Amino acid sequence: MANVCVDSLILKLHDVNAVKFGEYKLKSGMITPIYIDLRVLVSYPALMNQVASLIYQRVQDEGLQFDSVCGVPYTALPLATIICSTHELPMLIRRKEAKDYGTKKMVEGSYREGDICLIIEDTVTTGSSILETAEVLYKEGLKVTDAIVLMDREQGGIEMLSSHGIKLHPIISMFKLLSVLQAAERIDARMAQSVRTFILDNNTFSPKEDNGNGSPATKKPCMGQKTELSYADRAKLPNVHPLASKLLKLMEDKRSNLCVSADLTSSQDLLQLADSLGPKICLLKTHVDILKDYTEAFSHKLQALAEKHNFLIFEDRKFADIGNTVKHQYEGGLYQISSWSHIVNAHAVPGPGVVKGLSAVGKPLGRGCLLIAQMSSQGSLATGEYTQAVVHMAEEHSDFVMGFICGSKVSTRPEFIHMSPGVQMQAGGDVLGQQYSTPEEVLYNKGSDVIIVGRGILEAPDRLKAAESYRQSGWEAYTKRLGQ
Ligand code: 5BU
Repeated sequence: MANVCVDSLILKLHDVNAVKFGEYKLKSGMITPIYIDLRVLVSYPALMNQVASLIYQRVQDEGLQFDSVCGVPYTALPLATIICSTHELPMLIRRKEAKDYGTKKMVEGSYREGDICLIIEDTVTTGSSILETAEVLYKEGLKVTDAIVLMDREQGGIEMLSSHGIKLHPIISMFKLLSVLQAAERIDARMAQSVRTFILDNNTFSPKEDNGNGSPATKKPCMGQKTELSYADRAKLPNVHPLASKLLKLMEDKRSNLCVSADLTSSQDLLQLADSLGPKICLLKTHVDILKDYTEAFSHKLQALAEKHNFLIFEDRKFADIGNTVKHQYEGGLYQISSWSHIVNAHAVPGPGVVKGLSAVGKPLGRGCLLIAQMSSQGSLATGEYTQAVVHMAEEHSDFVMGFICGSKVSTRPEFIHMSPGVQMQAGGDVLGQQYSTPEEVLYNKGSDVIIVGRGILEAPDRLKAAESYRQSGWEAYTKRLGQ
């Protein structure tokens, strides 16, 4: 229902010229092929009410707790007013300039020290306008934990605010806007793609430029600059999935971005492999249904080895059914996957129900899910628009989805972990369509985070030695990417 409303809102925003395509200069100086101007909303009261009710709906869906609401001046001010008036919520007004008579207050309204204020904004590019408002509120002793924005341009605002402890909740994100406008034939595929490329190439968030005294890194966005956070930095982001945080931290501690794909058919062999390669890997990937002798005891032993060597277990089950069925497949049956595998993956083909079904089982257990955004096999259909839709599904379920299976980086959000299968020391393939890239290609050129290696290690004369050389290549490619 909310999705239908968002889709129709996007079309209405386009109707009233609040979304324009061309060449525009942003406040930051950046030239953009898409311009969002929500100031026109005040001329369309029905649209204003629709936006206000979607924002309030989001407040409720997220269960946000706050004492007052503040709209970032000026465009979001009337939106905040409608919401506060309709739902009888206390509002605060942030002044842009202190008045030179009377109280000289920068924040109007009644509040107490320690009160939590929810910020409402119309559009976010870098996040700096929200941060400026938050800083004025901080000076008055108020706290800001969350902000809601109607339109997120997906250029690093979420990450920047997140690094300052503010969780941003977008109603519409740029990629969603583009796909709705394209589906409605308001823009063609070329225009949509050129805007997507612009957005991916112009992420403004660079934590290293942040001087730590509250002045946003994003004040100096740099066209085309590639920004990079270390695994350890990403582990500390406030929006990161707890399991992703654990994985990123152990990757940094073990200096390993290697996942071994333990495609063996005997439990004993698999446990031996896990014990010997354990110190070299961050993840061990299984296909439990190829084991000829699976027992519950095997799953206990594998968990013990994961503890002993500090790696996570990833069952490559590729769930792909309706929510109700995957719930049973994940929790029950012979393998009871949810009881021992930290991470599972799923195809997005069935729609969001597959994630909801898995999440119902896995989230209470602290498990995480990867969505399959791309595949390494020749002729894979998981490309283009499909991949974009998978990224959106992940963003909408980021409380359970922690990343992607993909050949290259598909999302700019550093909370998500990108994992790539089809890796060997030499590019090439097998006779059944598998395609291989090198660790350097996948991690350095394509921006992925984890290499998944099966036969490159399993068929080597010395598996331990091979694992060490993949670990080393993977780590070198990652540190090169960081510019170290
Ligand atoms: P290989 O021996 O390194 O080719 O094994 C790759 C593993 O990754 C194997 O278990 C596959 O099932 C798995 N895989 C893949 O190769 N490509 C994909 O797109 C996905 C999984 Br999803």
